[in-house]
Amino acid sequence: MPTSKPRRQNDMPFVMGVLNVTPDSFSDGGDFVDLAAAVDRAMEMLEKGADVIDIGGESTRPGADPVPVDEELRRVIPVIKALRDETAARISIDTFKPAVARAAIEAGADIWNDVRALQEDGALETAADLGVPVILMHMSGTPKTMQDKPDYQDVVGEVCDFLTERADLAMAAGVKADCIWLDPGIGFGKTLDHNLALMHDLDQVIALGYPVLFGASRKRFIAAIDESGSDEMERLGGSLAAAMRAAQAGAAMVRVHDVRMTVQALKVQAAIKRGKA
Ligand code: 8Y4
Repeated sequence: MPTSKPRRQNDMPFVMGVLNVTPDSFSDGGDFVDLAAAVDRAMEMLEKGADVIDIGGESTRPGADPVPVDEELRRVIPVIKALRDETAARISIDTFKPAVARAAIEAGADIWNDVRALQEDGALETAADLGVPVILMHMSGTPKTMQDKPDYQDVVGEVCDFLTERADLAMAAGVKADCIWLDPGIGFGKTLDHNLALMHDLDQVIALGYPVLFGASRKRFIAAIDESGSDEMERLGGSLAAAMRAAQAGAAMVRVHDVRMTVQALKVQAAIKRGKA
């Protein structure tokens, strides 16, 4: 069993702010990422109460095309270096490529956020060698194919079994137990009912004994419940409802786009739970 416990149920989870460094997110007017704009956005999220900035250079949206390793490095490494110069706050690198994870950690990142849970060639060895916390996320299929026909007999049981197996393999490869985080991967190869079952039974993921990261911010399941959320920017209410559920269940960290409103909601929820200021 891991030695690091999920945060106490009375505590607030940490907040991870999302920083996509793709040319469509922070365009310099051409095909490159605007470095200063990306760093400003990260600093703004930290001022609003983010504990971690998650930097990703490859879109993991449903149907997205893969990005070559050199292009991913060109996007993320300058941002990590520049942000490292500005803040001591934790930086995570969102990548499934071991070479990108290594370069990012060498450039100053602190955490490896791996949506493929160390399944790429060399990933287990790289994680053990880097010695940093690693987030193992469940995904069925690949970003290109994952929403084609998600199918499970028992989605919560299968996600828990997968995450347990990946954690065991990571430890067998030399990753320390207290460096392992788990994530049910909301929206990654899941139907609306699969996502809802995982949120309903999130306690079962948390009961595995590792700290859990939960990411539902702005995801499509919200629009599937409420069509007024068809635009990504119109999903704040649903995102907050999901983050509150994760906090209530004992998640250790929530991955969000709207840092200020999420921190406010978490603070109010925690105060209500205490029943006093
Ligand atoms: C609008 C905005 C619609 C964003 C969809 C999205 C997770 C993650 C992502 C997660 C962990 C996303 C990299 C998907 N989600 N990493 N990454 N957990 N650990 N989609 O849930 O934000 S990207």
